[in-house]
Amino acid sequence: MKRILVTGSVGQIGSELTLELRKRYGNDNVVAGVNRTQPTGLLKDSGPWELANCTDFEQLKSVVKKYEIDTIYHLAAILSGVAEAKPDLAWNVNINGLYNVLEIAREFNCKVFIPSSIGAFGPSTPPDKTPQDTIQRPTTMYGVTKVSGELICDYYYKRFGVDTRGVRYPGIISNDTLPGGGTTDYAVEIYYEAIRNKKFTCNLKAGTFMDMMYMPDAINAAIQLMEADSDKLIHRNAFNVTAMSFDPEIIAASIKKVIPEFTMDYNVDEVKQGIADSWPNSLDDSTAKEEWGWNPEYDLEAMTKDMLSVLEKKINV
Ligand code: AKB
Repeated sequence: MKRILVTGSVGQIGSELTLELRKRYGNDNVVAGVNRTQPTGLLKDSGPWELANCTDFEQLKSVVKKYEIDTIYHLAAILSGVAEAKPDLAWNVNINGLYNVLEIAREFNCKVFIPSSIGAFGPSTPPDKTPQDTIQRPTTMYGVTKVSGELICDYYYKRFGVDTRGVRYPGIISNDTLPGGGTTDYAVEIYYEAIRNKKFTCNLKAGTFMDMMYMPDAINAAIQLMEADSDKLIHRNAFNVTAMSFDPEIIAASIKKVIPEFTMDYNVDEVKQGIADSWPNSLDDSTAKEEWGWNPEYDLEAMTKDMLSVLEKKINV
């Protein structure tokens, strides 16, 4: 039987992933792990929650012990924008926190899902159709922690047999919990502003292409990879996954098709622009397709339609 802990369960991906895992495996079998912010609403009411700060080894271990956890989805992480502003915090959470999770997984024989990111690539990586196995020399603190995370997860698998698995997430677009401090956040904010004000000021330049994905696909990717037959996995940490690649002009054009009066201008954030410029334009995710059947459902048009109709109801209620 699965007994699951989700760290970072109040975050953008964690909050929706926890609810989906509860649907699939039973409410009582999925513990929402939080750092400080208590869960609210359905997340709080539908199942157990516990303080499980990944940088606090004893606290995390006591939760794993108490609930006899056998699977950890380790979503707690500092995103790229915040990591550049607070590199010490990023190191502590993304590296020391992950190390604690892996050590506890080793002791309690847990399977672990760890998200990596397109941020694990850098300016010397081939930027178009970036292959699964290629140069990874990121120039951001976030990227440094993500590459190190991929390596240490592979190490724990090979050296200690800990079943670690991960994907390199692109920007994730969702209509529930907002992202916190990423470089791809503009692609979420643009939808909110389109509904609220019919205009948006973009903090990245036109022509800045990055991979993106709608939340339902991001959640499926995590669960599908964790359910995949271990014998079929040649890679583990971490698989390229993507659903679409666009720049600000392209996402704005897709919104304009639904809201013709929508307009966009630019006020570039140099730090975020520098991060985005160091990341790939588009990933090749054929290895994920081959090894565990990855197949995203939403393209840009389908996502825009759904985002705008959900936000319309949410914001205008
Ligand atoms: C970020 O922008 O930091 C994240 C990511 C792509 O990992 N959304």
